[in-house]
Amino acid sequence: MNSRTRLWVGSLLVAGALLIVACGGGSSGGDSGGGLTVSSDGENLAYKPASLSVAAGSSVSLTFVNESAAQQHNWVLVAGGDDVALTVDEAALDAGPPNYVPAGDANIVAATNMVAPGGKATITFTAPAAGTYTFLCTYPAHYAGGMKGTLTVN
Ligand SMILES: [Cu+2]
Repeated sequence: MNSRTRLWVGSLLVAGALLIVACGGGSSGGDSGGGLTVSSDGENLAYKPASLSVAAGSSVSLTFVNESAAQQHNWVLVAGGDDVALTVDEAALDAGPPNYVPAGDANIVAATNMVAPGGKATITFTAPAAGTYTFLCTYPAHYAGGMKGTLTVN
């Protein structure tokens, strides 16, 4: 191999490596690129995990996976604790189907649409100030049944 050929092969290798890096970054952005995943817990009215944490002010990509075979669920983060969650849950009942999410409610930080059994949804939001926030499912009677969790913002 003469030096010119070697240079050409070297350039090809560098270009190939860059291409692989670029493709890898693109495909991992959805799930593992610093994002959170939370699921419903089978047929229980519960989330797993029930505790999540993020950094204040960070851009959060959250994927909610509905592992139930029969029930609809969503994931709604409220701007406070259980008292605010209760208020949002009541407003959600008034908002009604399909999403049970009151539009423009200042008590809601982020919310997925209602997710069908076996489905999933990804949302992006900016983490609020440091503190402890409740998330819940606003499908009727699910919050009362215990479908809630805690997001800790550090
Ligand atoms: Cu639910």
